[in-house]
Amino acid sequence: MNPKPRLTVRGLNARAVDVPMGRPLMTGGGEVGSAAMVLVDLLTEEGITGSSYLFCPTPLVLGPVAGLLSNLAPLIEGDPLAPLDIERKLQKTFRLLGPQGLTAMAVAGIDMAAWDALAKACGLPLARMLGGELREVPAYNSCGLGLIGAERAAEEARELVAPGFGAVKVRLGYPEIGTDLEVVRVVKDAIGEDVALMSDYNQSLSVAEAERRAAALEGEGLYWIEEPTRADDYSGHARVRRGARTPIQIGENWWGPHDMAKSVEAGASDYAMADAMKIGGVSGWLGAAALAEAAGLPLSSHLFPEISAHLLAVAPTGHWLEYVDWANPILEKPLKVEDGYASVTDMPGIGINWDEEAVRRYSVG
Ligand code: SMN
Ligand code: MG
Repeated sequence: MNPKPRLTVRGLNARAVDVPMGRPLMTGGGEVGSAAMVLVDLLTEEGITGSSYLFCPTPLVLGPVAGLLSNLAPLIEGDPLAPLDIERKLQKTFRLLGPQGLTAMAVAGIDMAAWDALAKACGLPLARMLGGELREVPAYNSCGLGLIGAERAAEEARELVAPGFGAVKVRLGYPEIGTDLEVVRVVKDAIGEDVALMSDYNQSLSVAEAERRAAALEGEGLYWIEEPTRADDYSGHARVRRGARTPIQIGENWWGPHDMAKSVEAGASDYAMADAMKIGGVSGWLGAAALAEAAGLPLSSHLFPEISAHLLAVAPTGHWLEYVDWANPILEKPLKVEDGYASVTDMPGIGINWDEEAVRRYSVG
């Protein structure tokens, strides 16, 4: 036996890019007009580089997130590349400030890059290094169907299922409840009975209005209703859930497994969906996956399809992968999705390598 050498952190690069999106997404919680991302490269003394990206729903925070990451670099330089230890150290650094927001994003970026480097050092795809197998993960197409009105929604729904997806997600939260119903009906009609239709309110309703709309949508065959009311209102979601026949889905705004534990305790949702960044990277996801199993909650992913494919492959209650193609323009090998299934890459690590020319083209700051 010749154990692999331990890796040591040498440094960290953070670069901001703002990538145009094929279909800018209007949601009930605001517009995502471009894919603003901070690319993280964690360098090791041994020459292996771990990579990850952070998604910023607004480009306004690109500079601060990249700056924060650079400020954190000296704290971990010279440390052994042990993702759980690095995560604990950085959590401690921010104890007095608080564990949410930009600080959590930066810590998660380092965490994901550290796991990527570790998996590369082992010569294994992340899913295999975490003890799982390479498998195909069911994915729904989330690359569109913002608040674009009934007419355009029907057309776009057809485009989204065309590559073979078995599920798509529509954004709701129009001023009138009647428009929500009309959009759901035309989209259902366009995709047919065999394609599942998820829906997302992006926190736009009061609890009372959410109860009203969930009741109105009852017979429409929606697969889930996501974030009908404010994301951190767990008791409000529990109230909506009690009166709804359609499963309630929340979780993309849980900042770490601690938030998830409170949500589970409140009985806020039927399903869970973790965002690889907000939940705390790979380390946070493992905690979330364990909580989901204990609570019997099917666990889906939010954005970050490349790393989420690995993470869902090892989640005991793995459910749906949210597919978005927003990082594709800067990746050498975008995630492969065929007939509605994402294949976990057999490349070592997460499988993300930057297309450096594209990174230069979209670089900001
Ligand atoms: C969403 C959230 C943040 C950015 C883009 C899209 C949306 C989703 O809530 O679940 O896809
Ligand atoms: Mg959502």
